Amino acid sequence: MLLLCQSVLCALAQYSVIPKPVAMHTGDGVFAIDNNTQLIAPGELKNEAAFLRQYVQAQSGIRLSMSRSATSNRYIHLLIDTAINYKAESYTLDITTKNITLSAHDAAGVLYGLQTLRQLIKGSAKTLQLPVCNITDYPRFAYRGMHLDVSRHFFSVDFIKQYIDVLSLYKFNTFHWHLTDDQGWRVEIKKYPELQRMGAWRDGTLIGHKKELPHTFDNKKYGGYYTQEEVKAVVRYAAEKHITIIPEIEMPGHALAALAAYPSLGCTGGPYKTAKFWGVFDDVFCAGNDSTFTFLQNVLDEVAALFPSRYIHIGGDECPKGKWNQCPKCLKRMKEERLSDAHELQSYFVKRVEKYLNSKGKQAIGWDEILEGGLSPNATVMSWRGEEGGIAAAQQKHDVIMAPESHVYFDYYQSLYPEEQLAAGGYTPLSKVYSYEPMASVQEDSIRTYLKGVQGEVWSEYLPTVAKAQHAIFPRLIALGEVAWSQQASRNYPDFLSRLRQQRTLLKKLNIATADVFDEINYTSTVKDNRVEVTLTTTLPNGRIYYTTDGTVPTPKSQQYSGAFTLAKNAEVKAVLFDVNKQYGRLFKQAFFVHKATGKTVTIKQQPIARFNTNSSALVNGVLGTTRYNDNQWLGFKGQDYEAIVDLGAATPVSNIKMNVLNYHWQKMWQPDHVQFLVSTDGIYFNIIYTANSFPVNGINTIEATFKAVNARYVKVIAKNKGIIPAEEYGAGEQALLLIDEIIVQ
Ligand code: TNX
Repeated sequence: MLLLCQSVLCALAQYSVIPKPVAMHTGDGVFAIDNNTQLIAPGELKNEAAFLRQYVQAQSGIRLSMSRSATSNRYIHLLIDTAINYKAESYTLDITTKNITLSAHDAAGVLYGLQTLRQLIKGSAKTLQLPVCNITDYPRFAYRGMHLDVSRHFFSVDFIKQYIDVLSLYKFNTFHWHLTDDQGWRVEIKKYPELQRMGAWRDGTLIGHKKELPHTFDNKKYGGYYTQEEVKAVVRYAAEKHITIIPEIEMPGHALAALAAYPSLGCTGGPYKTAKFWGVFDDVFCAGNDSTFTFLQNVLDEVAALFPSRYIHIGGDECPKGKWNQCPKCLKRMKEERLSDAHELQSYFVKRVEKYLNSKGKQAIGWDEILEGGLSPNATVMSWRGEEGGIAAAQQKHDVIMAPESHVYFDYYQSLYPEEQLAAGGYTPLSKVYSYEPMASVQEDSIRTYLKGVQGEVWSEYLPTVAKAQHAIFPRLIALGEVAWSQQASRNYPDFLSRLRQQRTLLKKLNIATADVFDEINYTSTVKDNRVEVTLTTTLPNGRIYYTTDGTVPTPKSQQYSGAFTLAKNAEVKAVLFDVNKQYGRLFKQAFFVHKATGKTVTIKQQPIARFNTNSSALVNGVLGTTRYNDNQWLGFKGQDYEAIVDLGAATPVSNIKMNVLNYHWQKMWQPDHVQFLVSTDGIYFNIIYTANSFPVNGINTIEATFKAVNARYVKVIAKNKGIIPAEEYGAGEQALLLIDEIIVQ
């Protein structure tokens, strides 16, 4: 008898398939693969048959005998049947105790069925077993992508092939290969040998995070590139796995490596150097110079010949316009083409290149900045700065791929643990990736129809080694695989985690150094009557938490956590998690501040922006913001001032007020012009107690005023936004962000 697999059943180790299939019925018994098992497959499925044979042989030494039709009664049958499987990439997999039938819409569907089968196989040397079940499966999104930046750090062909293997395992069908950027040009272009000789190399690499000033470098020559022969081999390899590779050639910005090789392509003529650190650089391709377009067209000719993909990614992101505004050739172009500003010049640039690609039968994809100054007629938009760009593009009837940095940037921190491996910024835990629902705010089918799928990004600034890259990528990639493939209604995080834990053996076999402590301790807290109530959580089944609040490191002899506890004064909670009798994960530490404003009512004058916490209660919740700025503790104001009033409930002696601001120019987060603390007894007349106008720390600045105690019921805090980001700085001309956290009153 077959049972419909409810989430409880799917949690059974033997059915731990990711991404979760559309429907799965489980039964009793197993199919055993042995030396008498036949593999039946038509010639058109030769690659898929070979994939299964190799896998079975590597696992068990068993050699499946190949046949065009059944000559034994124990067989695995692969076939294409578009009548049963009428959706592209779909398959049905039927495992009985006697045989296995995998039928699919197309060869890709057969491979996906085999990837499912592979996750169901148990056993090793000599015998392999598959549990009886019947699966019907097809993808939710047609475009399921992962990106990799090989410019900031270079990854070997072997690594790329392994990446492709794992993409296929989790049913991705697109690999976006980010091949050029300021820090290195990584694809051989025969017509332009300087790209290999100069553009592929840099004189050194930044040590540490780019936010740490002054910058220091290792001064070691770094680089490399893929030859065209290597690229062709990778493209062939990917095709066997039904993965399309979309190459990215960045323009007009992120172009320093190309300019270092061919300085005449820049507005000033150089000299230029391949960048040694990360960011957005002012020198970009000159848009007034026709030879820039000749160069790019010649490059794209070679790229188009290497990659059969219909799509070529032409970047378009983060292109500063300062050089164009001073360049006679660019100004002349603007005049001739009647472009009103440099944004329209960027649009001209992208349109011109798109037109060329279209003439060669290719389509252009660009980052959402290609919307600025007018979208090219046929371009697909990859939305990275949130979803707004993607939604705007869909409204203009352009195809969209959602790749928002808020949810699917795997170069961001995956935990708040201070020991977490150095990352670009932000905080994107596994649960957040898993929760991603593209275009959730849009209901209209007429717009949603342009949403083609989702893509995760792996920018490699802080991923100099394979181990670091794998730690950042896994398991977040696996969560995105489920978002991209599985039905929205079947998404269930605990169920996913239970299946993910079962994937560890497979990941280990594949030599993937995944970040493995996704079940470790987290917390939530609430405030009540000048107390903080702390809840510790873990997703580890049967995990036991021990904790202290006196600063000592907990052991299994410390207090065992059994439910929320209350803090009546400042404390650092430390906690450890135990799985049977082994410690799991890292030491958890979180400071809580209990002060006179804790849990009191706050009103703020301006609505904070949605990118950060929008709830003013975060200002009095006893928890401070960290440098992982989207940790839900900061409030953000874009171009606007901040003014908050805390009502302490009754006249209270106050002698100290403290507050933090985050000063991260590399994130467009600017210190305010000044901060003022004021007090009042009636909420109408406020006295200024303190004014600060120096915030020298690159990072978190604490503003603290200690004064002779005054009686106050209301405490007001004012911070004046910097306003417009100054010239020469990242985001120049845009509105500065002001980030504020807890108002500590004592
Ligand atoms: C922004 S995302 C970039 C990349 C960086 C990344 C770091 C995008 C289109 N541009 O150049 O590597 O941030 O997170």
